Amino acid sequence: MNNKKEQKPVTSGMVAEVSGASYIVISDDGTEFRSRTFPGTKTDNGDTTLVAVGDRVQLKLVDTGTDISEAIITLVLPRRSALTRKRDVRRNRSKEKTQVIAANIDQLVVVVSAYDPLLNTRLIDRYLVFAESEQLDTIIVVNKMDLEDSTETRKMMRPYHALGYTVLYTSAEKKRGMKPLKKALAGKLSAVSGHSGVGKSTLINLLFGHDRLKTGETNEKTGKGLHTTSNSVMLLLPGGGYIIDTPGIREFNLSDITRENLRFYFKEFLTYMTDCAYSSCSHTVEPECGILRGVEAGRIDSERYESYLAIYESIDRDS
Ligand SMILES: Nc1nc2c(ncn2[C@@H]2O[C@H](COP(=O)(O)OP(=O)(O)OP(=O)(O)O)[C@@H](O)[C@H]2O)c(=O)[nH]1
Ligand SMILES: [Mg+2]
Ligand SMILES: [Zn+2]
Repeated sequence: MNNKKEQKPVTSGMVAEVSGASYIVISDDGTEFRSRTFPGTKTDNGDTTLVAVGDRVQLKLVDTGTDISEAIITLVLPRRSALTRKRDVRRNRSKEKTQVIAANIDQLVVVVSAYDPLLNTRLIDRYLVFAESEQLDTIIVVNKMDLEDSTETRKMMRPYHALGYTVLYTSAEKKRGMKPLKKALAGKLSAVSGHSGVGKSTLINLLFGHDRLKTGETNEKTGKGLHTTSNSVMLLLPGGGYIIDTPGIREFNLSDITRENLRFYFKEFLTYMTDCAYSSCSHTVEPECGILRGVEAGRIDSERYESYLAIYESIDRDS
């Protein structure tokens, strides 16, 4: 091992964990390096988080004279994709405008719970807009199926099946529905996201068969989770592929979506858009709108359309 280090002082790898100013990087040969940046660390990613979980980085190895492998991050490579959130200004000590939660992901796993917290399809729709815009595969996982009447839940999820999204039903509590999830994750780099307390970390622990991550209790009074996971962590899955656990979110912000391009990320709109009288139709107030007609005739799900309107309204007019 030491010989190899001397011959090859520079290597590349993937960031698995971030804790403060220290990073755990797994090099391409599988060695874990405790790493840090230096004022000369280069990046191609602009005003965003300098180093995020999932990032591909180049390392300069540090000779510690011990068994611990340490390295300096010299370069952060451009990201193929990024799950981001707006920076919390109160906690922001750096210049970054956008915080990267997970980088270079192939697949987004959106976890919702059937109950506690209540199933929220608005949030699913926001994630799907993001996933469509970034061309990521998406899996929707409805967890805590032990707590709710499954017919109602499945009815709410029907539009997503119809649109061709993968919808999986699980109960981490009863260890049910895990096989299809394992299969869907194999060989890919997936990030798991969703509200706090829906069971993201519990599901990931089950994939390993033992606890790798801390899990929490949902807050009985508010029904809201207590934000147990505070940092993203990437783990190598037993069946191949990587999974990134991320902290629960309150709202998913769509920073790169505009009022003009939003319509392209509701994929059921594409077939009816040609029926709109105006080519630039926003599908909100215009007469002779193919989408509105589709909603009225029941060909487009009205809840999905409501989500479109809500997202449209939430996007700044001039963005
Ligand atoms: N009844 C039931 N409870 C579950 C299930 N899955 C998870 N829980 C419980 O839900 C609570 C929250 O689980 P976590 O895995 O910590 O949730 P999380 O999504 O990782 O939350 P954050 O890390 O805060 O984002 C814990 O008390 C779990 O035991 C399930 O399928 N059924
Ligand atoms: Mg968690
Ligand atoms: Zn229209």
